[in-house]
Amino acid sequence: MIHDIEYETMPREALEAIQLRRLQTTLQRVYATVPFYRKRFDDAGFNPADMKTLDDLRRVPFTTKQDLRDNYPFGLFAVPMDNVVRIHASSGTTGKPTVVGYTARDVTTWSELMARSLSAAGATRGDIIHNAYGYGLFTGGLGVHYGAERLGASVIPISGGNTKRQIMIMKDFGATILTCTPSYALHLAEVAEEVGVDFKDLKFKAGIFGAEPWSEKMRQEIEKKLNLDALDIYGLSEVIGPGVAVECLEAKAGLHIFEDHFIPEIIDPETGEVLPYGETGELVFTSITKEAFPVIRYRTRDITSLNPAPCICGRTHVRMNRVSGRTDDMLIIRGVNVFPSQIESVLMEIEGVEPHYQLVVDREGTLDMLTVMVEVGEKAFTDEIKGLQHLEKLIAKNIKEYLGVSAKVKLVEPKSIARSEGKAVRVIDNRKL
Ligand code: DLL
Repeated sequence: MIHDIEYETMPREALEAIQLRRLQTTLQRVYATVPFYRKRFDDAGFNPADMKTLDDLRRVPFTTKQDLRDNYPFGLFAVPMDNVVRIHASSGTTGKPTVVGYTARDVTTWSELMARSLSAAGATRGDIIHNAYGYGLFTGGLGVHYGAERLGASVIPISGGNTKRQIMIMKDFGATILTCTPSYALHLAEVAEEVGVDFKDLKFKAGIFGAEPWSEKMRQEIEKKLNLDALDIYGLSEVIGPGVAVECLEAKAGLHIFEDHFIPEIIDPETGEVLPYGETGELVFTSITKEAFPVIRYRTRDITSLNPAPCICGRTHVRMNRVSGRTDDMLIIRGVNVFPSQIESVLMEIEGVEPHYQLVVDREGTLDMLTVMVEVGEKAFTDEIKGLQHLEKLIAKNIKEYLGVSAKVKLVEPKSIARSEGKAVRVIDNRKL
């Protein structure tokens, strides 16, 4: 289902003409209204009037998370507070949150993009959306909520938590679309089983899961356990929230970026050089329609690649592949670079292993020590100890073989790794404590 046929299927040339016009306006606006951008541009010898083609974007300086922190809380807003109708923030793991603002028109834009995202998963006015993303400063809850209302669907603003009650409500209200993090989706499945509810008896058609990295194997696991089509949605507060990019039900192969609102680039995180389509690097976004909090070449730290191939769904917007990790999530274990998602992929290949895991990194003397804690099913646990030892060895061997790092593997009992209602905590790095 394509919500905005005109914009979502616009021929490339027309789309790029719109992008250029919107980009020129945005750059001129931030130059005139945000002292930070004016100085940045001046220092780099860039004048927004020089913006003649989309390629000229490469001459514009990047913006980083640190720049946002330095201008905490409202320093990068491009409109007076009188025009700001909403404020969100992302918590981050340390220090002050990143604060973002929206004008009334920004909220409408965002709702529209979320309506597009829900439609991409097949949602219509007739659907009931069980929205278990957290409501609050986090953009997930309210983002989905406004999109669902704009679409005309019925939204249940359940937020996260109180999982048993959620199961009862899904069943009684007959929800057809589920929205939450992929890790919470798995937790819902687990609790449903505990209380004797089978997802096969529920009415869900599709789920739109995001806010954290997940793998293709995890998709299969979720689809099997929840009996629905599981689609990936991507976004970040700085850019707008959820609804920056979404997968379509037709292809389920990469997330269409709403390019009439955001211009994506992939750069080499070391050199800042722009990489061609298909190459993997750090995703960078420039917003071209936002009013309150425009971002210019914002470095997301998310790692992915772009795919310009036409999609069977008819959308012409470029697709980003699944985010494989973040530049700041990368663990360096005895000099070897490892992303949690790579470990997840290895784990999910092995029979009997559950999709609940945590990586603990310690230092023994001067050496880094990686411990992979992973749950195994009831059955494996009641099997003989020998079986468990064999499984531990197999996992360690595969991690060594595929990723080149030695890990201690610790199989743990079902449900012993803490469940999260929002983003799962996959890594505990004791070296940093
Ligand atoms: O997580 C917005 C969101 C809400 C997206 C609900 C999707 C669904 P932040 O809290 O600012 O915003 O976190 C943004 O989360 O830079 C990525 O590292 C990660 N992330 C978000 N979506 C995905 C995804 C929301 N589909 C940060 N796959 C981003 C992988 C994701 N990582």
